[in-house]
Amino acid sequence: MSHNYYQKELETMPAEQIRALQEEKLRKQVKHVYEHVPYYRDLMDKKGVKPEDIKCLDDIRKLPFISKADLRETYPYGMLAVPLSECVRIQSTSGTTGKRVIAYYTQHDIDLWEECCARAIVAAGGTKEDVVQVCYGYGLFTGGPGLNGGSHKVGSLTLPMSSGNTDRQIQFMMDLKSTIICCTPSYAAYIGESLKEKGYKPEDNSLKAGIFGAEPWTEEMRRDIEKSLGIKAYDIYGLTETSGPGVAFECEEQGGMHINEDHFYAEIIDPETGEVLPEGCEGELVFTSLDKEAFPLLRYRTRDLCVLSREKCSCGRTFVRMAKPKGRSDDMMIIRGVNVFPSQIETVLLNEGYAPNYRIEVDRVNNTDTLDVYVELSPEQFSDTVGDITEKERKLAAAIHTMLGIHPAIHLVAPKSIARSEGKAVRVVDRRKLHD
Ligand code: DLL
Repeated sequence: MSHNYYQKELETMPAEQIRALQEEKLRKQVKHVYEHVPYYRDLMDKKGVKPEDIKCLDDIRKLPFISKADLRETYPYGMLAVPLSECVRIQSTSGTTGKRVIAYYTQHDIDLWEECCARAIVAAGGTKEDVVQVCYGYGLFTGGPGLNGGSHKVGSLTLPMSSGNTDRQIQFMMDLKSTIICCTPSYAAYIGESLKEKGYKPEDNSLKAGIFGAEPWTEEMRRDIEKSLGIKAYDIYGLTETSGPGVAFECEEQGGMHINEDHFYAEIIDPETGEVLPEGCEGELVFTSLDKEAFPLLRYRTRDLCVLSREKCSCGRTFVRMAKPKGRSDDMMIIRGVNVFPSQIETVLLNEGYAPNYRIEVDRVNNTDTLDVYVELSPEQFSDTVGDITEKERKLAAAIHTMLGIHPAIHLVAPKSIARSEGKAVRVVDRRKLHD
């Protein structure tokens, strides 16, 4: 059996109705959390706020924020809002530092999460006729299980590939005629490159769409992937703390991701002061889970920086759209006093005709920050003479200087000398952290 996961009656609701629905859910959720999560109750008590003080959506500003530090402090079960016996699953963050965050789910939480992923697949043109190749990691990471569940709900044929083993990915893609691929954008770029190396042209595969997320990626990267795979590339966003992928997803307009506002209330705050910012301002994204039973975070600070827009979307969906996150506030590097996001460097590299295989190294030498960018050449670019390469390095350094206002050292390196990513790409090495 399959359902139509374009949930039109919800996804195209007039804004006032969405607010009314959110308001009603928020009141219930605050009560649920206050009654069942002593840690959050204490935070509320310290601020002198009671559940009955939350009457309308704007009252949410009275509630304390939750941050990753709170989740570490309450690890593993301090945020649990139902008896553990009601939970059927845990997932965990992919973070490599510190204690992992554990998220827990009731069956109802899983169903809602998978519905959100199903909406994303349908928005990318998916139906029960599609073959969906899921090459996000399976296991504790939410990417594989989330898209897998969503694809089942849509009724598509689901290939639970997980990440890695690129030769096998390509063999199944060709033999089983996958029509939709789900993975990180960096892995999509790698698969595109591998297809080309095997002598396939973009039109040789049956893919029509890709659903890519879990890491920041630029519009330039989107165009690159669309070209190499011969598809339309859709962005999808989410985080373990809010369930996983599917919090927001792109429609055919590809102009920002619609946030599933019937399940999540989004705010943008000034990361310094915590003050809520008006629509259109860039700031830190904060989410409140309106429906989750087991792990219902209120005002969770994602550290992702982005902008929200309520501008009308041609697809008909009325859910607010979030722009591509620029990256986490902690991805921002301050180099010689200038704020630098890896995505800005990626934009320049791709615009200058390089493939998205690069590594950024930051260090401090004699009290001065250094920025080194290693960029891989394609085999065709590599065959150029040394003189050409010096000229190319100069040109690229100038283009990055124009974008950032600081001079990088560019190192054009041999094809295949930069490691490819099968999951979330690690592109920055900041050695200054080792000295501190
Ligand atoms: O990455 C969930 C996910 C899986 C999303 C598959 C999309 C697709 P975490 O490992 O907890 O969960 O990491 C969440 O990844 O706070 C963002 O910083 C980043 N992120 C996720 N999606 C995007 C995106 C999954 N589309 C963290 N663009 C988030 C930019 C993204 N950053």
